[in-house]
Amino acid sequence: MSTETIAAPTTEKKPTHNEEIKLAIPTLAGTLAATMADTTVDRFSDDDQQFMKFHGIYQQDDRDLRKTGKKFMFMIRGRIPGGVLQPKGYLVYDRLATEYGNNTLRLTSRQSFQFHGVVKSGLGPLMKKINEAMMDTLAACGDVNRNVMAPSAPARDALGQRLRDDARRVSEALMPKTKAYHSIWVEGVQLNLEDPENKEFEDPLYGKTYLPRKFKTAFALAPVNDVDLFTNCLGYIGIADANGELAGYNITVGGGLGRSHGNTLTYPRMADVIGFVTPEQLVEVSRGVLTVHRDFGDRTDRKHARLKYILEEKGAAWFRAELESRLGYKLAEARPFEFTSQSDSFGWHQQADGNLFLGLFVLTGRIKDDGAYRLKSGLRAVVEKFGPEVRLTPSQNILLCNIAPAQRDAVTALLAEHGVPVENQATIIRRASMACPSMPTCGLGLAESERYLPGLMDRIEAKLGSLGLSDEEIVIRMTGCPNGCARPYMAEIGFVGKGPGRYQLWLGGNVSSTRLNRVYKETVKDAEMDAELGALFERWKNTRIGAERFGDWAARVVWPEIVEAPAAA
Ligand code: SRM
Ligand code: SF4
Repeated sequence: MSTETIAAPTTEKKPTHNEEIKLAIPTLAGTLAATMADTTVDRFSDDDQQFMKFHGIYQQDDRDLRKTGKKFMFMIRGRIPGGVLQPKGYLVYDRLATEYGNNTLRLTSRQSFQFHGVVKSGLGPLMKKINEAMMDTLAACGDVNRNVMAPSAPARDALGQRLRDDARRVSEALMPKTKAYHSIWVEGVQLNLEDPENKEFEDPLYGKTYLPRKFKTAFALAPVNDVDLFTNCLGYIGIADANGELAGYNITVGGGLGRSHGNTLTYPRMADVIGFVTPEQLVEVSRGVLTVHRDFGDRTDRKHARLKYILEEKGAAWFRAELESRLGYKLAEARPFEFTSQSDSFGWHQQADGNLFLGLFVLTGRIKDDGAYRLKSGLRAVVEKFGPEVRLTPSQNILLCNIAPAQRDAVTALLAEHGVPVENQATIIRRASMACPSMPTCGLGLAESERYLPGLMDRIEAKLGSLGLSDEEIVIRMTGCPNGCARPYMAEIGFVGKGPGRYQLWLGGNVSSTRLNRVYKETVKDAEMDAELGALFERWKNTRIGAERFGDWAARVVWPEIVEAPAAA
């Protein structure tokens, strides 16, 4: 009889493949440099595609062309803390989009830019030139802290600037320390993975396997919730003292929106407010929150790996105690605050310092030249001539800041030469809309989004106009799948793609972005959209109380009518 013991069957779940490859190559170098040097291939291996995300790069293919075979291309996302770009930096992004991308810049819902349509031969030069301009893309994606958001409106800039500085400080403090990024994209050489320093590399903050999943941080200044604070893993709400100086921050943890259709174990969740921290404590507290995710996040299931599930399952009190034990001190109690709005300012406005800023609406975040409307060229001309600071907003719009009052008319005229108006840029409802990219670049899209929303907005505007409701703002957001990239679950009306021409309809978010909406209809087809929305708008008009917003009306009147689907057996 064999003396070998037979291992008892184990129910313990295995770490995901992503965990294995991070552990095997903790520098995140993969074989990226070798593949870059091999001009005979137009794509990267599956494992390298995971490593590339940490470098801010996604391999994609043009989904419009799939019938004739896959055409590989790359999406590159910048790391732009607080969405602030100096004029030189903006011009670099603008030029690279033309030289190596599809001649458009895609403003993201986290105050960054994405290049789309970059082919492999252009990837190396693009990455090198971004870095040569003292900017980078490291940690724009991957299982790390992503682009840190901060308020963009310059109207109350003394405090706003303080928050943007703190956002940058936290972004730097949470950066991974691998040398692979610099070696591959700046020096153009493979990191020697046999060198013990690289082989045994362990990031001082993230360790060998980084986080179980992405991690998102934002700063907000009440009463404006432009960054959608409660959707972030880690949030800071700036609190002013009696003199209007920054006293510190209320801290929020455990927000996140991603879910999957038909999987009730995945859901959007709003963050909990767990205490108050001083500006001096900011970095150590951020590191503390991040390491709780690092140590307690689920590494066996990427759909269950976000920090929000730890909060939901262990509770805010547990989290606070765990964080306090890491910090070695107790958090102070949260201070009162109130969010009342979220929207951007469009047109000309005065800054706190007497200069002006110009808010420009960017339809679905796409900066491009489109017929007579030459937004990309117009912006380039203004930035070249007047050198404004450029701020990207969390609603995919752009602010040109620090413009002297004497330059106002010249800027307006230069934009007009490019077909870009500064007044009446779009209807009130369109200005409050957002869509994710989806087709043709996003590999996860189930339905159109960026290319579908503008046409749907025409139909919505027509319906509201016929009801005499053209002056009403409704926050409308669309995504091509349930991952939630344009934050549809916080909108007054959210459309979430289910399949070609089919959307789940969510209703009842609010203007301060402090309430999740709810599923109203599982599927609405394109052909049913007008009737479905028209009926809702008519009911709203007839039964709203006073100036009640659509989202508040939906939460009051429609929510009680929603019958939850019975849980699957
Ligand atoms: Fe996102 C994945 C685009 C903000 C949740 N997101 C993707 C990818 C990279 C698709 C992929 O994995 O292959 C999309 C690239 C599309 C393309 O062709 O460009 C993509 N996400 C975007 C952007 C560009 C949408 C936009 O309209 O601007 C935003 C880039 C932000 C940035 O600059 O960093 C973007 N993504 C968001 C947000 C909103 C936010 O962070 O404020 C969310 C919801 C909040 C959250 O994270 O919970 C979001 N993206 C996701 C998810 C679901 C994550 C989850 O927890 O389940 C995925 C899928 C994944 O990670 O597996 C995803
Ligand atoms: Fe792609 Fe879905 Fe994100 Fe839209 S929401 S960009 S379809 S992952």
